[in-house]
Amino acid sequence: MLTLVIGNYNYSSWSLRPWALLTHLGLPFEVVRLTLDTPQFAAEVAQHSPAGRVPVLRDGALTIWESLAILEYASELAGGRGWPAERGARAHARAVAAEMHAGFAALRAECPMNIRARGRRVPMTAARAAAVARIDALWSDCRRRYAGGGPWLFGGYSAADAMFLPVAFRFQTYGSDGLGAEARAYLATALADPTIEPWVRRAEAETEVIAYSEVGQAP
Ligand SMILES: N[C@@H](CCC(=O)N[C@@H](CS)C(=O)NCC(=O)O)C(=O)O
Repeated sequence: MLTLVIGNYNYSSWSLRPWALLTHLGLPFEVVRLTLDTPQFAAEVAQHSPAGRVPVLRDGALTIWESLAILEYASELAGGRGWPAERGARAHARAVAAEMHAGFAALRAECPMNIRARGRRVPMTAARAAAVARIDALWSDCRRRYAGGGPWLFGGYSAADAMFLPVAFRFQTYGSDGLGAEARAYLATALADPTIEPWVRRAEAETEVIAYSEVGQAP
């Protein structure tokens, strides 16, 4: 049995990514949920990973940290179904997933994932506007190229969609100014995905408040 160690459902954007892909792939796994921003978090996560962060995937004696590495492992367990079947599309999907993993720092820092929050507004900065413009271009390009295969970035669901899911929740919380029609249609697909409902329900049921992740005023 696989074990996925995660943080708070409401706030832990990196944890959400492997949870979403494992769930989409139909791989059975248990969840160990740790509470971020508590005195005991460091000691608890140290029992699972030397990197001191979540997510962590455990498969018997094997420990995998870093969300992108977990997505790769999950895809391998599922016979490669986590990535597009065609080589060119697969390379493209890996590029956008890596871009998400390494980039969009302004969006991530200024708009923390806060699934249960709605109607938050934070002043737009040039750096965040540039990140949103890049996401708009990236999503639109994928949808134009791969629309024939289904509603996801590469037609069928892939690790690239899992990587961008926390960004979709950010647009839901802080507004989607800067996204064009194609990107908005993809955003609607991502947010309406029934597979992620259990995660959203758990996020909404959580009561912990992490002050530094509660940003933005309701209009
Ligand atoms: N690069 C890591 C980032 C993981 C990460 O920053 N996780 C956050 C929670 S979303 C964390 O564990 N924070 C706790 C800490 O840094 O003490 C990945 O992709 O898995």
